[in-house]
Amino acid sequence: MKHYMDPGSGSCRRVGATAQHLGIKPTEVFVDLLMGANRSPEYLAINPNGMVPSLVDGSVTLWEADVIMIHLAEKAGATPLWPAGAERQDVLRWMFWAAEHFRQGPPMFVEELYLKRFMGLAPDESRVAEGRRRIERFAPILDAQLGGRKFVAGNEVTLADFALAAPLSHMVRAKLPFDPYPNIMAWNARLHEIPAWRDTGVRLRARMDKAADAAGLRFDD
Ligand SMILES: N[C@@H](CCC(=O)N[C@@H](CS)C(=O)NCC(=O)O)C(=O)O
Repeated sequence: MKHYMDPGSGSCRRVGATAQHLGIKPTEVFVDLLMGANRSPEYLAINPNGMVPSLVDGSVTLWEADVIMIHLAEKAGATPLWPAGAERQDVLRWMFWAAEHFRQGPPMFVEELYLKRFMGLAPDESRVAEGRRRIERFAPILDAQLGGRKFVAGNEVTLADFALAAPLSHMVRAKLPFDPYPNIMAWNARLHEIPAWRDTGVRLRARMDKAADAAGLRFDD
């Protein structure tokens, strides 16, 4: 099984964390996003979107992190990460909501205020404003859901938590405006107690630190 990935990507993080949590060890193939390796003809033949992650498992080629996470969970057999029945519907509800709504705002901050620094470009403030508008619309819904719950679908971590937390991976450097949402902040911190989430976060940070060093960039954190 091959996981095409860049460890600096939040979307790859949710696949990597799912695999690690389930004890599955795909062979990782590094697709260097900062060098444009995702645009090579070889990679576009695997994922025509030119995005990571992708997974090749025998004759099955998958792209879209959520479906890769589900593929891994189903391979592992029964797991609280991917519960059955009505609980699964709840997990899916939050995964769809993450894709349709919650994950739209944070990448605008990540691209404009963080990744553009690697390219020496100024942020487009209109995109930052749009990202803020989307976060302010949808974060209160997640914050309310997390009040009194350890994880988004109950007391066990599920794929929905990884799907929702991934876009917060560059929280500090991208200046993501989540301070007004205490339940989200506490849940995000709690997720770091899960080894697979913590380890993939450490890797993400190390990958970005190395890229920052190479680009001569300094960050305050
Ligand atoms: N909907 C995709 C999104 C994946 C995605 O946004 N990947 C980013 C990295 S986090 C990427 O490959 N960006 C490169 C590009 O857009 O050119 C998924 O869930 O897998």
